[in-house]
Amino acid sequence: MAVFEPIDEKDVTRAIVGSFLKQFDEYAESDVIIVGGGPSGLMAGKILAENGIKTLIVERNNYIGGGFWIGGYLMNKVTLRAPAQEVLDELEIPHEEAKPGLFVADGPHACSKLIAAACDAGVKFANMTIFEDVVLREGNRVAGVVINWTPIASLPREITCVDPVAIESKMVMDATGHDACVVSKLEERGIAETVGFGAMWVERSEELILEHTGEFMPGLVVTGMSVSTTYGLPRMGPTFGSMLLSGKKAAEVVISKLPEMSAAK
Ligand code: 48F
Repeated sequence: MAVFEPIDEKDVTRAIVGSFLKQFDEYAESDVIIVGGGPSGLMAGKILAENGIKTLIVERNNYIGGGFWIGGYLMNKVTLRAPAQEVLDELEIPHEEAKPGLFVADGPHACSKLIAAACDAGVKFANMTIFEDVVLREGNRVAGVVINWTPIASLPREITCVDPVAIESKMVMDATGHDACVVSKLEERGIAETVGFGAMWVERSEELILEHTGEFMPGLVVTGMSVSTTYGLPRMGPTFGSMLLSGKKAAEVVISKLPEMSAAK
């Protein structure tokens, strides 16, 4: 029978606190903060971290993966249209061809492999952390995010009133899905406008999302379904190819813009 090391409760607590604070301290100044840990944010984070870019994903839930665990209608199969199955091959996610050009994979398998790939690449996560606001500099350059613990943000103010904290980065990515939380916050401030995502049209939506993925304002890149909400593009339901490819494109845009953004004061 295994005999465990004699470790007591305070050691366990100190291990957690020490490791958490070290990471929080380090990532209070990140290269890139991605808001939202769904398929587009994870894909972008994976590529950025692979390129040696210090990347933090801020996620309001205790789990990462967003809508990628489940396909449509509570059925845990996800679909991808060619050529996006290349990403499934890359990540070694088993899949079947349902009809020529349409691929099906198990949501839990696809999602967990993508999360693992992002972790392996070096992405760090602040989960149970909700995006509240942006940090803005001259010329409306987005230079970080204001965050709070998710439970605090969801309690009534008469029970708790806790100020958020801010973390800085050279660039921010809105990967919050249909809500486009970062762009919507800028809209609330009269700096930007969102159109709201359009009705379903699978044939058109995926190319349009890819086309519009990119820099929305200085320091802010939009990816995934937040692109659709920002620009009024059709939704596409439980097909995920453009989420993964949009994440890839968003990462490429960030890589090309980072030197300019790093020089900005
Ligand atoms: O919704 P989500 O999976 O976004 P995505 O990467 O992919 C969209 C598809 O899942 C699907 C679709 C097309 O296939 O229609 O919906 O664009 O993941 C968004 C993540 O952002 C988190 C949210 O919990 C989810 O995990 N999120 C949203 N708002 C906030 C946030 C916020 N204010 N702060 C932190 N995280």
